[in-house]
This record gives sequence, structure tokens and C-alpha cells, in this order.
Amino acid sequence: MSKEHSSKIIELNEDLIENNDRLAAQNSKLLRKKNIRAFDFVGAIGAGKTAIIESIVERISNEYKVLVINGDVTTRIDADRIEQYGVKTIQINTGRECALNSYHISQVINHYDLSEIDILFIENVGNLICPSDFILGTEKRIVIVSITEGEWVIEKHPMLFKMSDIAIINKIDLLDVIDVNIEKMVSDAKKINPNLNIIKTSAITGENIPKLIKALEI
Ligand SMILES: Nc1nc2c(ncn2[C@@H]2O[C@H](COP(=O)(O)OP(=O)(O)O)[C@@H](O)[C@H]2O)c(=O)[nH]1
Ligand SMILES: [Mg+2]
Repeated sequence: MSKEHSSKIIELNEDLIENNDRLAAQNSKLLRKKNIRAFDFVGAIGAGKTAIIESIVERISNEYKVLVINGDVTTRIDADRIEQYGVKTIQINTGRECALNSYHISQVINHYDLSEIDILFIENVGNLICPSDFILGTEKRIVIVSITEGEWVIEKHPMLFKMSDIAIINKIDLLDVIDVNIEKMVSDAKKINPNLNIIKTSAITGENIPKLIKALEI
């Protein structure tokens, strides 16, 4: 590829990210103005994003009006799972895109009756790489990995850990049956981002879910 062509590609990418950041700032402003707490859950397919959101809404849906946006490539399976807890959901199918972006979120929050919401949970598309380019304008980003992904998963994906506020290491109920060094995972996360609040959870047994809810300041 010629030099001229490659520099054009970089410009286009930078534009895309800049536009996304601008719209994310508008999302953040609108959500704050309406007093809505918003959280972006990112992580690989199968890490437990839906299961963690289910275990949170199960505990708080009596007290708060919650909306969950589920990002997925095609299906609405996750939204259906969440709706069992009497919570409203919006499924966004991104097609070939491997992350939600701030335009998706702005489309929702500019067309939804925001007086109906206290808390907005966003389940991003299952991916540990793409969401790092696209902030959404939420108050916090929560990155979820599970011990079944292996002890190298954090070391191999530093970007998302750098830009998150909370790191969840999930599926600790399986610690007895999986050969994994969870302390290495914790120390990798701390090394990448000393400000990360690291919480080890099980969405199945509920272990440390109250601690997570406290960390979200809900
Ligand atoms: N043992 C165990 N299984 C879990 C836990 N969290 C999620 N799972 C299971 O892992 C699979 C993927 O979970 P899901 O929430 O769909 O992951 P997502 O793709 O990140 O949304 C499902 O079969 C869940 O039941 C956990 O803490 N412990
Ligand atoms: Mg899911």
C-alpha cells in the first residue's frame, strides 16, 4: 500500500473515534442531566456479562427503575434472559460490528422516556478488543473476565483494563475444578491499572455480588 493510502486510512479511523468521543460526551451530559446512572459492561463472549447483570437486577429491581441495553451481533437471547426479572430491555443488533458505539446509545436515550429510568446497564457486544475504541458516555466501565478464559487473558488484553473502573473476575465457584492462577490475574490487572477496583465474583452462587453493587455505588 502506498504511503498516501495508509495515511488516509489512519485519518478516517481518527475521525471515527473523535466523532464517537464527541457523541459520548453528549450522552454523558444528557444522562447526568436526567439523573440516570449508566454502566457499560464489556468482556468476551461467555465471560458472564448477562449473568452478572441478571444477578444485579435481581437484587435491585424492586428499588430502582432499570433499563438494560443488550448489544449483540444478531439475537435477542440476552434481552429475553434479563426481562425475566421484570426489567425493561432494548436489544441492539450490531450486525458485523464488534462493539456498541456512542451513536447506538444516543439513539436510545434520545428516543426513550428517560423519566422511566434510574439506572441504565449496557451489555456491550462480546469482545475484549473492539470496545476499547468506543466509549459510550457512561459513568463507569466494568470489564468482566472469567477464570475459564485462562490466567493470561488480562495480560493479553491490557487496553480495556486501562480504561475501566472495575474489573470483575467471574466464575470463582469453579476455582476447585479449573487449574488457574487467579492471583496472577489480579496482579496483572493491578499492574495495568493501579486504580482498578478488582472484584472476584460468582454470578451462579452470588458470591461478592453485593460487594459489586456497593462498588457501583447503587
Ligand atoms: N459456573 C459459573 N458459570 C457462569 C458464571 N457466570 C456465567 N456463567 C455461565 O457462563 C455461560 C455464559 O454466561 P453469559 O452470562 O451468557 O456470558 P456473556 O456472553 O458474557 O453474556 C452461561 O452458561 C452462564 O450460566 C459463574 O459465575 N459461574
Ligand atoms: Mg451476554
